[in-house]
Amino acid sequence: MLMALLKQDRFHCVTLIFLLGLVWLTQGCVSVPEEAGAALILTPTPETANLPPEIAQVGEIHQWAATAEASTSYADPEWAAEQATGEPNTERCGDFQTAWASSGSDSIEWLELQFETPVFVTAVNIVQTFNPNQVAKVELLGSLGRSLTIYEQGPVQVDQPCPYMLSIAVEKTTALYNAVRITVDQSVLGLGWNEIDAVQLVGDTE
Ligand SMILES: [Ca+2]
Repeated sequence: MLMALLKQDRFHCVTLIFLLGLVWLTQGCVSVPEEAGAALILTPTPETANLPPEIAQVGEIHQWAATAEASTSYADPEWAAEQATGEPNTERCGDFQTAWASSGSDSIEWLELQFETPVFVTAVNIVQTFNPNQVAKVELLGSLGRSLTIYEQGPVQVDQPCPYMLSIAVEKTTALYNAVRITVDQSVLGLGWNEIDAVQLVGDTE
């Protein structure tokens, strides 16, 4: 068959060369997608393969307080420190039992909140639902007695908006913190109780 073709005119020779070249090109093209497909199979790296998803994720997290204690509370469980844990649940300003209130209305008091996950802090948000803003000092607390003051100023009356959120942005801390201590000074403005509905800790896990 081949010899018969070679004996034909030049047109047939050119046709044979073209066909052989086409077979060679086809074989070369078929192997490329197979290799490319194999390269797309992803496997976990040894560093993250054995970690649970919540630890492997990187990024900023927002936490509401998990537990709380205070210098004094007006009652228990109404107006107790635990009323400042969890998400905000006091819809409007007023003397509502779903927010923390101290025993006295003209005293200096503290509220300390613990959070589930220690973070490198970038912000603290304090939701106040009665007579804002009499917060005088805010400190971050960590393990081994570590503390960092991120806010300190005299009480200033705030009319709007209400509920009022005191947002304190900080340069990302170099240490981990998992608690916030808030000091309210109700002795200056004569407004009465400064009630706190919820407190949020914002930061990165690494
Ligand atoms: Ca509350």
